[in-house]
Amino acid sequence: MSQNDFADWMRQVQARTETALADVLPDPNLAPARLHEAMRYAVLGGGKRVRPLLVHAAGQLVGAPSAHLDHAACAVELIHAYSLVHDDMPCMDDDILRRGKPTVHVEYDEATALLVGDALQTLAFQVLADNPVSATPAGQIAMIRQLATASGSRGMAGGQAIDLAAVGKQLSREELEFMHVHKTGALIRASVLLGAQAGTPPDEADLQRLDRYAKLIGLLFQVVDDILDAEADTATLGKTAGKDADNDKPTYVSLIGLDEAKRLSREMLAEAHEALAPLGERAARLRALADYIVHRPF
Ligand code: GRG
Repeated sequence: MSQNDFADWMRQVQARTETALADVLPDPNLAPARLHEAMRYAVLGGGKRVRPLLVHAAGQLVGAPSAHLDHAACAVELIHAYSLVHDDMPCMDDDILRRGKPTVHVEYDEATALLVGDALQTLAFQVLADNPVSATPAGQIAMIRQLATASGSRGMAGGQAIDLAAVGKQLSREELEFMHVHKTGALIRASVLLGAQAGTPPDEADLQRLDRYAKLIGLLFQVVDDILDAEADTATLGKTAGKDADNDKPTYVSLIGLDEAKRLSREMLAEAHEALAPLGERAARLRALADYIVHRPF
């Protein structure tokens, strides 16, 4: 698969995800109009749609129908959007910009931002429950369970709790990894696994390969995020490389240094490729997505 083919495929999935999201989000003309408008503001017209791309790439590998994948992709992206809205609020990271626009609590208000996150989260599960996403009802329930586990206290929300508790503290590398595996990694892993469950279920060996890949890129995403943050910080006067300058949270760069973080990201990328090797050409898009995660725009 050439770079151009991959770029075309990415654009195509991003466009169909945008349409699918616009279709499932509530009509802004329906009451409560302000909440519905704010939900659309939070989700549409921004974001790289990395998680939907992973759903589609894994789903195509197992011959899943595109309609199944659109719904699964929407569900994951709605959870991601909710997490960003809540993460930006004053009680968490207190950010005023997201995707180049004012954050939801700035554009609307805090109570609306809280409700936007709540409503996006429940909408994600409604999308999975209301639409065909798997060949069997048992498969559909398994996918709902997968997303719930990845989002909850043993997944993303739990990782966020650990992150908040770590402000100003020194974490070991194991503790940092545990936090990121949950906070960012769980939803990225779920994206791959939801895609893989939306078609003919892969055999156990292939499922293990996909899961290993998914875990690696989930963590890789965060290592790269820390590297990008540190490089942006050093380019800005008054910030210290390797610290999350806004709230003094530990990062890979603060713990192991920029060069070692870069080495680690190369090593994890190579391992992710290695995990997919037995799947051959069928996994070309997943391989290219791992590369994209490392070289993604900020
Ligand atoms: C509030 C329950 C709760 C959880 C929040 C994932 C998360 C947990 C917070 C996000 C904080 C953050 C910026 C983490 C760094 C990694 C990350 C998830 C970046 C944003 O994801 P991208 O790059 O964003 O996929 P776009 O805008 O492209 O969708």
